[in-house]
Amino acid sequence: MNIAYISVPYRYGQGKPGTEQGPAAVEQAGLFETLAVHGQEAVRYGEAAVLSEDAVREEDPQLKRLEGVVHTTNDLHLIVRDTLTEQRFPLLVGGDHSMAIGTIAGLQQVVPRLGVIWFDAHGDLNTPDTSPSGNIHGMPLAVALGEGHQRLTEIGGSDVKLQPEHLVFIGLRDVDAGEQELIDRLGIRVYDMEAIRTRGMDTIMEEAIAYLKETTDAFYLSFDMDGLDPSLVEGTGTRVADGILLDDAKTVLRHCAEQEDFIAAEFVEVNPLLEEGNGTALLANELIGNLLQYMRNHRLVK
Ligand code: HAR
Ligand code: MN
Ligand code: MN
Ligand code: MN
Repeated sequence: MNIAYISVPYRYGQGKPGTEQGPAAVEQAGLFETLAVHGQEAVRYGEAAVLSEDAVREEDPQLKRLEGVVHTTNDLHLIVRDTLTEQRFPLLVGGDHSMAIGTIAGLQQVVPRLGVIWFDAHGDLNTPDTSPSGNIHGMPLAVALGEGHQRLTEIGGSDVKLQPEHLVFIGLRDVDAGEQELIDRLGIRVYDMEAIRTRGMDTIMEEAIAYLKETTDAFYLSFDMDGLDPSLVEGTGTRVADGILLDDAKTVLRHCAEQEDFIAAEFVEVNPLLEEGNGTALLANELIGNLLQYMRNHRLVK
């Protein structure tokens, strides 16, 4: 019983109300039952601290709601670090994608040479200088690489940073100019929709994991719901056409789950206020169920 469900009920990395209700929506969709069915403790193991709405101001238009993001990601990094130290598998549900600043910083406290599989339509590689929106959920990977505002890059300490060759993108299809420049300059590995169509997700995941294994000690999956096709996810804030379909998403989960050095997963950008009903949260819960099913023989789950 080693899966540790951690909720991150916040929205300060982006402007649309609702992602703060993501964890509650996934719980309502049956998350605790899913955990129980797969032999896990049906409890919330931890919850990241979130500032109240009136404590957070927009301030810098290129770094909106910075204090709110710093507060939560700093708290989250400690929770994630402690969870991993206890030999548990952090299963995080958000919350907008800026939370990954805390997730990555926390994992790197224990595993400095961390690999990252970034399932997303977006690059999330903006800095305050390149961001078209000023929303920090478009910046977490730049921060992890050491680029961006110091209040963010110093979370977890400034010495250990993500290495460009420790990152792979799956499903990338909406990239800003500054992000593309960074991808090209750093030679970051990208599997876009064209690659998925022509080579198949199975081949791509095998290659991606083999690539990460060359130079990392463990890896985690960051699963942005908007990586999926917009027909599947009405309840997420920035949908992008021509996305990943369900079978391919499950292939991603299965390949991660089969690896001994797969150490954490997060599901982000569930926004129940953007849809009638709870479809996107139900899907997130279903995908978590698939992941736990595939992980049934995993060393951290048995
Ligand atoms: N790239 C755009 C920006 O920086 C949009 C980011 C979209 N949001 C996410 N992240 N959901 O994956 O503002
Ligand atoms: Mn994202
Ligand atoms: Mn995205
Ligand atoms: Mn295979």
